[in-house]
Amino acid sequence: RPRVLSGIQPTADSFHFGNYLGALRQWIALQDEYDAYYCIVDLHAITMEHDPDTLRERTYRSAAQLIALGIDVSKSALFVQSHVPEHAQLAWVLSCITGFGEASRMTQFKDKSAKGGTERATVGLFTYPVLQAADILLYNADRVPVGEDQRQHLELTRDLAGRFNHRFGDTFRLPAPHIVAQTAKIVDLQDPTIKMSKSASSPAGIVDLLDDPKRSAKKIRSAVTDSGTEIRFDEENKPGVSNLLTIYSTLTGRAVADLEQAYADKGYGHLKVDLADIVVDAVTPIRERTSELLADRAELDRMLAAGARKARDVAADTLAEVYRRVGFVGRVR
Ligand code: AQP
Repeated sequence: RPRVLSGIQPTADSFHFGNYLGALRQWIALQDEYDAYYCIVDLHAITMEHDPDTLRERTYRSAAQLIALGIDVSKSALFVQSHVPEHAQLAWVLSCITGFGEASRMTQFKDKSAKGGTERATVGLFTYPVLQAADILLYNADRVPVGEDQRQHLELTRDLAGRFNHRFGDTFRLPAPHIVAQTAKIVDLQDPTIKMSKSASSPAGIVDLLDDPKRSAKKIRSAVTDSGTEIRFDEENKPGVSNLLTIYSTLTGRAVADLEQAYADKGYGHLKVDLADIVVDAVTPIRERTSELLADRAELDRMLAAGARKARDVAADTLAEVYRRVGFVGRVR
C-alpha cells in the first residue's frame, strides 16, 4: 500500500481551524487507503523558546485531539517524534547534503526569525526543514498532506531525496505534497490577507477546536466581511466572505456554488449566524471526546507507545540502509 506521513507541532493548547481544515481532515481521509504515519513533532516544537511542562501537556493534548478528530490508532501509526530517535539521526545525515544557501532561502525561517533577527534565532529553527525532510523520508512516504505554507519545505525534501539517491544510490522515494486547493490556506477571520495562525493571528481572528463553542460562534459572527453585500466566492475581492464559504462548505459537504445560490438574496449576517451554528455542532463532540481521552493518560501512553513501535520498525530499516550507503561501518553486536 502507498504510504502517507504528516506531522503537527504540539505548540498550542488547541489546534485551530487552519490546521484542522488545511491538514488534519486530509490525515483522516487518507488513513483508509494509505499506510499512514502521523507524528506529533515535539523535536520541532523546541526550535522556539518553550516551557517544558507546557510542552508535555500540549503533546498529550495533541494526541487526544487527533484521536478525537478521527485518527484511528488501529489503522494509523500515531506517535511522538522523540520516541523514534531515527528522526534526529537521519536529519544529521541530510543536513550534510543540504546547502547553507539552500536552507537560507526557506521563507518560514525568514518569517519566524524576522522578529528577533537571525542573530537570535536558533540553529534548530534554521535546520527545521531538514528535520522535516527526515520525518518524511524515513517512511518513504508517497504523500504528505499539508497546507499551502508547507509547499516549499516539501520541495526541499524532494530535492534532498533526489540528491541523496544520485550520490549514494536509489534509497528514497520522492514524496508528493497532498494539498487540497480549497482548504490550503484558511485565512484569519479579522485579517483575511494573512493565514490563520497561532503566532500571527489575534485571538478574534483564530478559531480553536477546543475553545468554548460559544466563543467560537461569536468569533464567526464578528468575522470581517467585505464591502458590498453579495455572497459570492471571490478570493481576490471578497477574501473574508470566501473564507467563510470555504469553512461552511468543508464542514457541511455542500458545494460553494450551492451555498452561493442558497444565500443569493440573504445578507452577510445571515450567513455568519448559520455558520456559527455549524461550527458549534462541529467542535462540540471533538471537544468532549478530547477531554474524555485526556482523563486517561496511561491509555494515551499505551496508544502512543504502540504507534512508536510501528514507526520504529520502518524507520530503523531506512536509517540502517542510509548509514550503509553513506559508508558507515555497521556495528557488530
Ligand atoms: N491557515 C492555515 N490554512 C491551512 N493549513 C494550515 N496549516 C497551518 N495553518 C494553516 C497546516 O497545519 C499543519 C500543521 O502545521 P504546524 O504543525 O506547522 O503548525 P503551525 O505551522 O505551527 O501552525 P501555525 O498556526 O501556522 O503556526 P505558526 O503561526 O507558528 O506558523 C501544516 O500542514 C500546515 O500547513
